[in-house]
Amino acid sequence: MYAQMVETGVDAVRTAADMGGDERAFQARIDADIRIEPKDWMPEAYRKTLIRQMSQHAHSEIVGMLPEGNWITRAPTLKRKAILMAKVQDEGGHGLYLYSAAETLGVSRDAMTADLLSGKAKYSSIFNYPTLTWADIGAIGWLVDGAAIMNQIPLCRCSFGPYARAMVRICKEESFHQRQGYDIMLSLARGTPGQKAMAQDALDRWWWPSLMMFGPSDAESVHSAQSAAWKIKLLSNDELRQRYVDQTVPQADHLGITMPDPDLAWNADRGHYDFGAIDWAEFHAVVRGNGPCNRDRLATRVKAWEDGGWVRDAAMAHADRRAARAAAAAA
Ligand code: FAQ
Repeated sequence: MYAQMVETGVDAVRTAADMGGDERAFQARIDADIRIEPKDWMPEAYRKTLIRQMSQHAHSEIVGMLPEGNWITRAPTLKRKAILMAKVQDEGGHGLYLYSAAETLGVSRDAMTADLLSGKAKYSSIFNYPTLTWADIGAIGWLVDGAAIMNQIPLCRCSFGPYARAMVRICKEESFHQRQGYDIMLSLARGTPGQKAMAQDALDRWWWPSLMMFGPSDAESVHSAQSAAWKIKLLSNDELRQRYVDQTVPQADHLGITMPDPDLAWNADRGHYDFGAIDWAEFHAVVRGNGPCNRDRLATRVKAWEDGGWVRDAAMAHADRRAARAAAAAA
């Protein structure tokens, strides 16, 4: 499956000839599907790759709270408000599990946060788009959580134990999120013509960015080949994107709304949907910081960090006092 990626991937994949004894033994464990745990020996590059991906994933969950958080005060009913609040809190929880899982690799949460706030670390491109109407909340649950699940189910079987285990619960919660988003879309699609038009408009704006969530094409993906060899990635960016299209098109049909892609067509020979070209220039612009909301998102996170300074100081002062009391009692 990965032969083609290994040939075209930009990062050179390490071969047995490049490896010392420890690394050969490590790769043999991976090849035998034995999980790697934090205290096991691992190549520095494996550790760094995981820290990069897991911290970016955690940042995505935290920044991902912002577009939906924007609608908590304006959800149309008390029930929708309660559901949305629970969903946004879940995303915060996912960020925390992922930061904790990444900390087992020897990086501190403060260091990861500093990289997010300075703009050094990435987070998913999708969260740099605005939520303009209530229908966007339905579209995010349906499409964005749907794409997240497609990407994350294989991560439950990835080679690094803490990441794989964190993903099990996250996927269960994302599945509830996806259903609540689809339920919002269903209500709108079965509502007045104006509500159905809102659902269509949200699909028009979120469809292409949701396809970009899976990352660059396999031919352009820098890290895929090595991450596949290490079984961090079990399916390639393009394979996941295709599965997502195949799963999502019938869901749009059921809603009675239309994908904004004139090239979308069932290909009976391939047994998959063909779809149109992704605007990679837009993807790269968003990843480089020039999407519609990048600056706002980062400014909001920086402000939240600064506003929370007194809480961190108070917690540290309390911890110091407790430690001093315990030391005095032990003396
Ligand atoms: N956005 O060589 P590859 C969610 C970067 S969670 C921004 O293919 P890789 C839940 C990539 O980092 C969504 N940057 O890289 C939720 C790399 O740059 P670097 C997040 C992107 O790592 C729902 C460069 O491009 N999910 O939605 C993107 O092998 C609703 C080259 O790319 C995860 O993070 C992008 N879309 O594959 C929350 C899942 N794509 O690091 C709230 C775990 C690529 O060298 C509301 N992550 N880049 O500077 C992964 O599976 C992988 O990291 C990929 C990228 C597939 C994202």
